Order: sequence, then structure tokens, then C-alpha cells
Amino acid sequence: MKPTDNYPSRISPNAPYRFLPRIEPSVHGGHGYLSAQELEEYAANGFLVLPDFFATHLHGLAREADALFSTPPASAIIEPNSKMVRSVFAVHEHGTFFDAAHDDRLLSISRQLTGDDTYMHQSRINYKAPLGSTGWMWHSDFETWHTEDGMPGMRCFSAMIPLSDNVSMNGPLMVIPGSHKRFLSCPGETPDGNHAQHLRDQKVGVPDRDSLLTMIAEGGIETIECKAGSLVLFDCNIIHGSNSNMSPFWRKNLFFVYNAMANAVVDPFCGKAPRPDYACNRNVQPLTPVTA
Ligand code: 6CS
Ligand code: FE
Repeated sequence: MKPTDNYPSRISPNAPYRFLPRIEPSVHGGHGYLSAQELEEYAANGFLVLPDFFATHLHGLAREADALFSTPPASAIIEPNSKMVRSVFAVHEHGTFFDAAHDDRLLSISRQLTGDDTYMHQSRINYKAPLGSTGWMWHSDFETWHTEDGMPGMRCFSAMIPLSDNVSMNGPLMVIPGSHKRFLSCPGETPDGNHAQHLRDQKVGVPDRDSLLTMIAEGGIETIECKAGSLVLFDCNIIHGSNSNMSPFWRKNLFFVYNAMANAVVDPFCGKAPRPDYACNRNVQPLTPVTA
């Protein structure tokens, strides 16, 4: 039996944008790698930066990311305005990415945040080549993962590992602190095979100007400048985006998306065919630590 759609979005082209209450807590708590103060900060803002978390793994991760960029898989996503690789998905099953995804500290964090064992919903490397890679408009990942992947609730978060320094000029991640606390239901409908467009340049399920102005007035905008090897945790529903890379410096970020086993994806709530496995992993296996 299909679970209730607690976060209806893209139900009709003429529906209004509307804020709906969040049902699940962003932090379930308990002892683990994050301190009580760090959990409090994450619950309040929807994100947390841990400098140097993967400093010792960085060289191996960056080398493997460069290799993937040079010989990308057929599923690689290409930039909308050039032939450059924009993203490579489903990297968590390979080599050093596998070890990083199973890091026991990260799995401890995932239990504190989701209150459950977790599996990998999605993994990817977003490459922002110097001078020319476009960015991402403001959006909630959960709006897509719910509508297009069938993720029932908000018991999911992203772990971003910058593989190159993220600085003001090379398109760092920007978030609206606190915007994870409400769900913005969007009008429109999901086109058939939307993922091909969506992963290059998201058109549907994005906030309108008024809703953005409301959220920014409340929470401001945080530009997350951080060193390669840091760890940036952010909630599945926080509104985020990034500018294009206007600098001569690479911006390469690795993402792991941890979803609670109890929140495993069902059929897409938009009623369309499921997205490809590289974008939405349906091989739901609980992650166990790998001692690196
Ligand atoms: O659709 C998705 O799954 C992807 N889209 C965006 C804009 N961010 C998260 C995710 O990689
Ligand atoms: Fe996103």
C-alpha cells in the first residue's frame, strides 16, 4: 500500500506555492560522533561544516575523481552550455569512494541524524570546471527525491566532501539557513523522462521569487567556503544552490546521500517512471562501517 503523500508538490500547473509543515525532525539525536552542541547547530541551521574531516583521504579521493572526469561513464551528465562533464553519479561503489562512504564516523553521524541504519540513496561528483561551468538555481533536494524518487519523508541528509577548495569565486555551495524547517510545495507537473533535463538545469520543482525572498529574509544566505578535505553536512530539505565558476580554479565536490532504512524510496509520488538507478539507488542495503 502506497504511503500517504505528506509533501504533495507539482500536483497541478495552477496550484499556488505553499509552505507545508515538516513532519520529521532533522536530528533524531543520541550519542555518536557529533557533540550535543553540533547536533543543536545542525538542527537549527540545517547544515554543519567539519573542517579537515577527510584530510588524510583527500589525495586518493581527488585522484580517483580526476580519473573519472577523464574517462566518464555513459551516465555522466554534461553541462547545458558545453561538452564538459558536470556530474558523475553512483560513485560510492568504487575504490576510495566506497571506503569514504562507509567511514565509521560518517555512519555514526547518519544514525544521530536519521535515528536509523542508512543506505546510499545517491552519490555523485559535481565538477565545476574553471571559467564556464554553470551553477544550480535555488532548490530543495527533497522536493525532487520525494516527487521523482518516491522518498516518503525527511529522514535523509547529504555529506559533501570538497575535493578542491571552495572559495567565493569558484561557485561554492550556498544555503538558506533554517529553510529546511518547512516544505515548499511547488506548482507544475513532472515531464516524462525529466531527469535528463533536471540533472543539467532544473526547471520544475524550484521555489518562486516570493518564497525565496521570504526564506532569505528569515535566514539569510550562507556561502560555504571550505578547504578540500572538509565535510559539509546538509539536510535533504534545505534550500541551496550555487553560482557558476567564474575563476581559473577547479571546484570538485563529492556527495554521499544517506537515507534512513525506514524511509526507503517507494514509487515516485509524481506517478511517472522511476529515475535511473544512478540517480536513485533502489538496491536498499544498510551501510556498515569499513575500517579504512
Ligand atoms: O535531482 C537530483 O537528485 C539532483 N539535483 C540537484 C539539483 N541536487 C541534488 C541532486 O544531485
Ligand atoms: Fe541539490
